[in-house]
Amino acid sequence: MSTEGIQGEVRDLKAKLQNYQAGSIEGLNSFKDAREGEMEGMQIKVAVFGMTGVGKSSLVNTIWKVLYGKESAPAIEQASGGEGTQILEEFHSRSASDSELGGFVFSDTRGFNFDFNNAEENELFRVLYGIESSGQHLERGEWAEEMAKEAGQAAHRLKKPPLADQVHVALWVIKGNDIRFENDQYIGKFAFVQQKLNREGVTIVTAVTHFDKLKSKNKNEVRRKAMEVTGSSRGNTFLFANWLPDEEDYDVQNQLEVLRMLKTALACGERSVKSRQVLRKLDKK
Ligand SMILES: Nc1nc2c(ncn2[C@@H]2O[C@H](COP(=O)(O)OP(=O)(O)O)[C@@H](O)[C@H]2O)c(=O)[nH]1
Ligand SMILES: [Mg+2]
Repeated sequence: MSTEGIQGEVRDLKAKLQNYQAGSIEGLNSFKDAREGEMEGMQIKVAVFGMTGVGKSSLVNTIWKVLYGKESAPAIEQASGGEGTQILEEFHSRSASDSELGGFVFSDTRGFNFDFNNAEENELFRVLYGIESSGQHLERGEWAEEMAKEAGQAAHRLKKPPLADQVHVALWVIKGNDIRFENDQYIGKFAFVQQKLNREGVTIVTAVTHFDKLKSKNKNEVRRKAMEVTGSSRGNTFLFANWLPDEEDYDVQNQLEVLRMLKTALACGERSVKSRQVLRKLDKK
């Protein structure tokens, strides 16, 4: 694509996504099984998953900076080697007017260790069902084990909140130059999460960060591997470098990839809402 072509698409996507309203990609009148007024208050919930240090918080900041300007970076990035985000934080998109809610919310989770004991499994479901509220600590101590024991093997049957509060799409972040990723060790561990998310009707969109650290000959190989790990299709897999705090500018190719990823994630979220509305209706019958 020509530079003008890229810039034009970036402009269009930005305009569309800055004041995004839930349902606007699929078309509001296609949500035939929505309850009266349900779509007006709907926000597409995007949960950001991935190991500690892969660039989850940086990714949230990158999206906000691209959409709302480079002074807008809501998430706290960790210094290298740190403990990682301890709290589940939510970031709400903006809307055209103060009287409306923005159309999407990002939940920046603490990194999973992929060491799926009961507590971590339970935590995954609490995040997915929106039971874990913003600002709450994600505990992994005895208390979490206790919670998990109570839920027993039926963690997936924890009482579910309304559809609007559940996670609608997962953004799985992988560090492109991560040695664990390169070593194929990821795959087996990831299968568990993939299966759980699939069962909940949550599509996984894959974000490969640290694109700037990859040798150009490896890029296709990294994409292929990422798709193998997360099960995302090619169209749902994105590679880019995050917009880091010490960088004045952010090149247009990265902007385009990030905006396409956001639009794809929101479209997947909308379809998940729609299909769960259909299921809800069938359940009633
Ligand atoms: N070179 C490079 N560094 C990155 C990229 N994304 C994140 N980082 C750095 O990686 C470290 C961890 O990032 P952070 O967003 O806090 O990871 P999180 O633990 O997954 O939230 C920070 O020092 C970031 O500046 C990227 O795409 N390229
Ligand atoms: Mg973080």
